[in-house]
Amino acid sequence: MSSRAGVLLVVAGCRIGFDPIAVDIDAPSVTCPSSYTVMLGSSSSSYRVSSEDKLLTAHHAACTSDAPSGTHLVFIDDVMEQADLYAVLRTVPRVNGDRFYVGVVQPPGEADLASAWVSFAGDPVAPDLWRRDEPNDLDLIEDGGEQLAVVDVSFAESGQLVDVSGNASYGAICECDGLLVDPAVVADLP
Ligand SMILES: [Ca+2]
Ligand SMILES: [Ca+2]
Repeated sequence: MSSRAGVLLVVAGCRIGFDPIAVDIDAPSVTCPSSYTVMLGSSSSSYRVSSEDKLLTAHHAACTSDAPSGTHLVFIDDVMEQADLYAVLRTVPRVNGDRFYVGVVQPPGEADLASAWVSFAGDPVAPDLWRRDEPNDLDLIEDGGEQLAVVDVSFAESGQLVDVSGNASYGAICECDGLLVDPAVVADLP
């Protein structure tokens, strides 16, 4: 009985030795500003929600200047992160409406409503993040009228994305994850 206890102790010792190494490799440390207080179960990022209604370009500048690198308007990776964000956004104060800008853009000159949408890092936007019948460029004709996107929490069923023109001031969600904005993607924001 005492020898079995000894084996278990050795095994336990090995596990304690390996775990910190695995954490260092898989999750490079990112120091986030103290204002990034929102954490989600589906993501290792931290977030800052702004209820202050501003144009997207003003939110973009504020988010990216929060830290030397790795803060930006949120890149929503999947429906789980989107659902968790939606739950948070439903609880925060809102001044002018129910919309929050995210870091998503459709480049100018696209022929189709849903084509070429990317995050500000240049990654494709998952099609299932859009609300039903969106993106619609307002009138279902792709003519460059709506090239930016918001999460609209007025829809009870989801927080799915809606494409918008960028002419109106809304809140926004900033994300801290150590990822950088692609300057080419944001060079020509509407
Ligand atoms: Ca469009
Ligand atoms: Ca739209």
